[in-house]
Amino acid sequence: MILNTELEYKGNLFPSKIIKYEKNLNVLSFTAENGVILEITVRRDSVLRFRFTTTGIFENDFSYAITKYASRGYNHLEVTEDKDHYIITTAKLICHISKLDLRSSIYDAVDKTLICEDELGFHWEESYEFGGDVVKMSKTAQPGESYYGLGDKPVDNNLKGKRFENWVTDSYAYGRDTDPIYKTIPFYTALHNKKSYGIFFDNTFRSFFDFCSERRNITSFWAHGGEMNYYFIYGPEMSEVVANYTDLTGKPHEMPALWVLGYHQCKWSYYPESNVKEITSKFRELKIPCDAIYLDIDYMEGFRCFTWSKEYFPDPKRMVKELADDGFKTIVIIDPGIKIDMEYSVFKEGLDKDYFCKRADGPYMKGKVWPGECYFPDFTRPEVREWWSDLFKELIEDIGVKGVWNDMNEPAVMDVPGKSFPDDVRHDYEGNPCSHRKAHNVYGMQMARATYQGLKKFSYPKRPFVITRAAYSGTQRYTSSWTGDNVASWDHLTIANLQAQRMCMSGFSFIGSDIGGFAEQPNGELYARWIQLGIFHPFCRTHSSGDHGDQEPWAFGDTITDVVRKFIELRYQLLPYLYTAFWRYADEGIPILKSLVLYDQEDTQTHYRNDEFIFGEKILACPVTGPNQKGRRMYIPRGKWYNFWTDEVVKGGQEHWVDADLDSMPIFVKEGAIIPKYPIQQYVGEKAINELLLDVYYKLGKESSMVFEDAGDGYDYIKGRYSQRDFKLQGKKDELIIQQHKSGKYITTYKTFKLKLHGLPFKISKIEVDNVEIPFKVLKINGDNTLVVTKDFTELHIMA
Ligand code: MIG
Repeated sequence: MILNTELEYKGNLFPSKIIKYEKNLNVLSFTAENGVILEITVRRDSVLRFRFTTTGIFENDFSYAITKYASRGYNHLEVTEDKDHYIITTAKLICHISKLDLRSSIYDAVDKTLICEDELGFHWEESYEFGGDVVKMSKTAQPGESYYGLGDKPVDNNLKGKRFENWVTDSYAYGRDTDPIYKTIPFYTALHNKKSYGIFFDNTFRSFFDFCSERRNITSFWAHGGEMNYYFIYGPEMSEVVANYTDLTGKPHEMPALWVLGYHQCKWSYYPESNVKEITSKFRELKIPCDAIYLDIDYMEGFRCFTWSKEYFPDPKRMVKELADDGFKTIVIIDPGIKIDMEYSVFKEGLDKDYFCKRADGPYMKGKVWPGECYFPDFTRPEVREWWSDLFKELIEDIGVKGVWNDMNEPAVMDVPGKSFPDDVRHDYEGNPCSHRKAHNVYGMQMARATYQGLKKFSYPKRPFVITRAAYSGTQRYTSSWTGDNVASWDHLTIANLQAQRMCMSGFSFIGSDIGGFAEQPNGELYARWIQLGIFHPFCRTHSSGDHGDQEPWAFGDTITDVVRKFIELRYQLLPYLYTAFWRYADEGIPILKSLVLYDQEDTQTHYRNDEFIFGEKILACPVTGPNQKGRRMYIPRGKWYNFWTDEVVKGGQEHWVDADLDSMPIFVKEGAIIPKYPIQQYVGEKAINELLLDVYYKLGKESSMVFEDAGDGYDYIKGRYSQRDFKLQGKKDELIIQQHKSGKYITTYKTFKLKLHGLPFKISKIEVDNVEIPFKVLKINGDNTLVVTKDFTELHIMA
């Protein structure tokens, strides 16, 4: 927290004693003698907002991060006082505010244990250079406390002992510990004494977090401007903390179309048209499933957004249609920089309408990017976003492009220090004019939002698909994202794993890495191992910078092609399982990937685990992250797990050696799970789904599973046209019972389930479906314990 060592002590200012307290429904305000006001808003029993001003007046209350759909309301709120404190009690929390200095201590309302307490608490330093304050907060770390989250930081899961900076940055070939990189998600979860809480510091200025790095027992965060404005979010389950943060900053506004969860192929760049077709045909020829093909910047005319190179793509509409006929969705890149060119209509229009960012004294913000000198739309202005969204009409509605990829939106500027706009650039910020110091971290988010609005408008009645590189908290409402320009190295495979887990823990589950690495070239082994990890990431795309060798699934010889095909096929088989996990994310804010600590926080062994993660609810995966390995040691969480490949049951709560030669990887299924699978398709929709395969993993005891399906695109599911199946499995020594409860109005195309029973400890002698015994012949039961039953059953008894 030392900004300037000389000023460390003489610079810091603190609130003084409380002289006034007011309560206005759920907003409590405490005024200190020296003009500091602390305003606490009780948003939910477990969510308190803390907001401080040092001037006696609050700025206009506006946040890009907080969604208007966030839940509000509490069961209980009471404010009392004792000699030294005001005491705020909700159904979940008790918060003490010191009358002396506004410091807070927060306790669990049920068992009264201390959750989080201020050390110095709120303090600040006046900023001579820019005016306003550098706002600071410090809290005492509790014994054994660990920290997680913060978005895309390329570091081990547990953040303890480290310091971070948040300033959205184009970080070509970043490495382990590079900081900051592309995203700013100033939210962390903390865990101690089996209880978890989170802090979301909703301040868009350059901010910092220190987790017991500067001082061993202190956790602090501060920003170079704006307000001390943070949300305290209580669990005690870490998954609840993350779900509550996601509720606050928003869940995706709609499900992705099912094809979006397929495999995507990208490179900088596939051109001309014949090259694109060569690639797509090769996928079909080699029977490697793929749903999307990307056009990087070279598809444009001189890198002018919303244009097409006549030479390389003479008839984009025809090409896009032909690709679509073969099951390929075309995705194109769009950058924020608009080429300064009076002959270019987008530039002319932006100029005429005064939509470009300007410097403090009036000149336009001019910066060099791919097209040469450019101006940049001010996406923090609603009219500009509206204009931008309309620019997509032709691309989407007429040409038939199915997704847009926003790059360089940090915003990145070439050949200048800081690689971005200077601080003095002005922004509208939704009618709260400010400098780039405040708008920088949300610029990319607002560009992605404007793009999303366009795609949503012109893709209707289909769902939009957007990808962004830069993001601030809340960006997950509009778009997916990738982890930027990584490198083809084994360490980067590990980093991709960490970043995807961390993003999921930070409310942003729709994430993936450039499979194989963007910079430099992977060998076949690394590529195969990366595909194995990548099929478990919500966004699954191979991408490379293209200035080295090829990076398609077949670029490394037949052995590797076969491994890659096998895993992409597995991705397609697991689509209904992934779609269900996505539904739980979009509906309830539950992360699609769960780091082991989030999965089982009570097991202290999980607090420092990095490689293993839970995909959805029931599958445990762990990539092999080094060369020449025939397997690896990994930690299996508590409970019993089936080896996915062998059905061998292992006991968790300890490390195991797991065999995994190059054509395999460690995957386990939780006992009692029911995993839905589709047949292998070359692209989503290639085949009608005539039967849903359910892999049933026997357990002595109970377990529940869910399968969510809908039309796979469109908005009918929002009106109730979805199919949700809740399964309850109960295994006994001589019987397996599966109950099904179906909700939603969508009628799936298939009529039957094919059940595959794993680990059944007895030989089946009788089967009853809804209390009626069914002959084996009808069930098509055979030696491998598969049987076919109607999808409409409510209770199935499989008996010895
Ligand atoms: O300065 O559009 O991260 O995915 O292929 C490089 C070219 C610009 C950076 C992106 C990368 C993309 C590349 N872009």
